Amino acid sequence: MAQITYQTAGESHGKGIIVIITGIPSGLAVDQGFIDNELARRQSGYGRGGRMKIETDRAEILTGVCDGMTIGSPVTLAVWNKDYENWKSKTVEKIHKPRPGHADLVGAYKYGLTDDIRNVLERSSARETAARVAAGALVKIFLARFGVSLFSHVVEWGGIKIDTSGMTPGEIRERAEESELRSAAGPDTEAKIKAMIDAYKKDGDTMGGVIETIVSPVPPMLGSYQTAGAKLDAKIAAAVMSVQAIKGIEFGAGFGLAGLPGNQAHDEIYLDDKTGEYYRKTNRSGGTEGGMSTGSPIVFRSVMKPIPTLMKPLDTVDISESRAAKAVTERSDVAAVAAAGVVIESVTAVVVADAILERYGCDNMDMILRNFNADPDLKRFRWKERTR
Ligand code: EPS
Repeated sequence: MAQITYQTAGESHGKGIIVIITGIPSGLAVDQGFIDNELARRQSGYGRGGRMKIETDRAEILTGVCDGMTIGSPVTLAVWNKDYENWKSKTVEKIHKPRPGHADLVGAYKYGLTDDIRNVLERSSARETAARVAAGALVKIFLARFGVSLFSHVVEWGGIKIDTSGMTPGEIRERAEESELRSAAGPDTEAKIKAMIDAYKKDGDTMGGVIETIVSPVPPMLGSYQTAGAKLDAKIAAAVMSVQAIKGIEFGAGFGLAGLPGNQAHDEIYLDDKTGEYYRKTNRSGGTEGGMSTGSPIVFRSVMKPIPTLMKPLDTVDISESRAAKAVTERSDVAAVAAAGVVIESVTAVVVADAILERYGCDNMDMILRNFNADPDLKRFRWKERTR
């Protein structure tokens, strides 16, 4: 059963986006600056559009925190939309030309909103992810108390692959964090990718990419093989697939496993005679076996499709006139792959934190940390070391 749940609400140009997070234990010191910094990370990145120049996202804590500490009750965070002020008195043209790849067409019919597709896109917009990142930031603060850390970096931009072999996760993280592409690419590759994004923009086109996420260190024995719904990798996959525009995910060696014989596909188990710890020399599993964390870093890649709002629009049908048309064009981003990485970190953090609470209790931080620090089996696994 999930301990931590969150629910967002809000529309892209409405008053704001809010999130209610339940299951955060009491006694967690909340660092507002950290939450706002996470929101800023999501707003950054090469290829974003005009909207990000309007917004400076900040989370207002509305409930669940008293004198900077959680009190065990649901936490509500609000990210107010600055653009609301510009939109509230404006006459907004109705939309009847659904964008291929967006929720527009099916959503309009499903909810009876065919008179104006704007009522679909306002909620399906990726603006909603601001609230997910606010929730994820709170959860990252929780995870830090257990030494758990996670980051993402873009390993492919519009078909250009970034080779990070030979780099440690620490090096990748440092470089990606400084890069507008959230990539550990060298300056030449970075310049090539930026030029390609610029060219796409000029062409009225959009670009996707592949994001790698690494949770490290992460304790072993999170998740369970007992029921389908308890598997950690399945929960991560569901969470990541719920992020707007994500079309696939693979863990560890992923689809490459199909071409490997069994003797190269698994991570053999060794015992350190000195410390008594089990350890692996490889991490083809991506850090889970039987739906449980192994103590190796959880590593997965997810693909983001190109954003469906194209300035040079695709073929569609005008649903009010039942005739061929070009899709609606709107201010949008050329690429938001770097931002999607931060969103994926956030939804992953929730799953991992939830699994920690499942194993160690869920009421107050002192109790949970006491249980965690006293777990004798954690010492049987080498998990604190940052390896790939
Ligand atoms: C989005 C369209 C753009 C993006 C938006 C997602 O917004 P607007 O329609 O206001 O120009 O900038 O992303 C965000 C606002 C955000 O905070 O990430 C869309 O249609 O999905």
